[in-house]
Amino acid sequence: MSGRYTEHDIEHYDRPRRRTRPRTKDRPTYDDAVEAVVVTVDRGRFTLAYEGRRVMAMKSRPLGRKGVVVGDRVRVVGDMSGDDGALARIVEVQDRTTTLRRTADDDDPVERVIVANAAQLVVVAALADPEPRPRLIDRALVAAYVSGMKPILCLTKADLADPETLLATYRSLGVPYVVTQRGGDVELVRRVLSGTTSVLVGHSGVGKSTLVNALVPDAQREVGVVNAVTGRGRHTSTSAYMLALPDDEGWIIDTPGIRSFGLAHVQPEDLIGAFPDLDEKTGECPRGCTHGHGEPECGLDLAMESGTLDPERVESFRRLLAAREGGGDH
Ligand SMILES: Nc1nc2c(ncn2[C@@H]2O[C@H](COP(=O)(O)OP(=O)(O)O)[C@@H](O)[C@H]2O)c(=O)[nH]1
Ligand SMILES: [Mg+2]
Ligand SMILES: [Zn+2]
Repeated sequence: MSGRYTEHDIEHYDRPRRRTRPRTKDRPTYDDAVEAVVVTVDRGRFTLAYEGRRVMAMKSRPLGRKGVVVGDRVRVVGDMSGDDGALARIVEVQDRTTTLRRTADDDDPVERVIVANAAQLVVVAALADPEPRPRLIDRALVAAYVSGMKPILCLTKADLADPETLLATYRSLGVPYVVTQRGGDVELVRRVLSGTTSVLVGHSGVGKSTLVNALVPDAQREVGVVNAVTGRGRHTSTSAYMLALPDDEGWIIDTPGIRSFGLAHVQPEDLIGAFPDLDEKTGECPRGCTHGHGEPECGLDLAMESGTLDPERVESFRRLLAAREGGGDH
């Protein structure tokens, strides 16, 4: 037997074999479930990482319409052999520590979670070819701050343009950064990613897959060509994909060119919470103060006037706050 999946297997696993607890009438306990991580999703089929191998799985019926995304930690029953044709079943999704969402679009009114449980959000931007888009970077940073991911700025293609202007924009926010270039050493990037799970985001063509290939020798992520006329990358990857870094150093998630971050649910207090030094100046703000430009008697303005806050830092925070609104990531 190749361990091929059949209807019979489903029936079988719906009823736990050992019953150590009294039988619950309508909910199996899945005592024999194991834990795995979702590495990619393709048309309703999930690839899981389990004990160093790849296992295909589908959602079990009790999960219903609940989404399962890359990075999700799941409990699984069934054939975990990873053999050709083997298919396991996801019976539970663990609570997520962080989520990355993309915006609703015209034919889909719901903001979708696209990656779960990443601890770091690496915002990848090319210094040229394609030109950096500060507004997209700002929105990615907001997504990181409000979800509790640590943001990291990764500026690629330093062989084509100088990073200083762009770095100056983000210095007062204190965003950690790395700069890479063609043929350069990725050791610094490796160090920044070490020991945790990071998701790479950025417009297509900025060099995300190139970076993944440099970090994970057998990754074989497809690398695209930037169109000479439009300066845009061809969309080479269609789904997020999680890979283990060598030597158990953590995980990296490559994503297709994300153009829009779901920020509709973001409130001002969600964002300022990520900046404790600013937050502590807002205790006396009028009720409902967003701490944005032009708010009367905002504590941030008072603190700047009395010289206890750096105006550039406040300005950068307010730029992020304004970036929440109006979409317009392109
Ligand atoms: N000049 C230069 N080109 C790069 C660099 N990194 C990537 N590229 C090129 O940029 C194009 C898009 O790269 P890719 O990794 O597919 O970008 P992705 O869409 O973000 O995954 C490819 O032609 C790469 O060879 C770099 O540091 N310098
Ligand atoms: Mg790519
Ligand atoms: Zn305020």
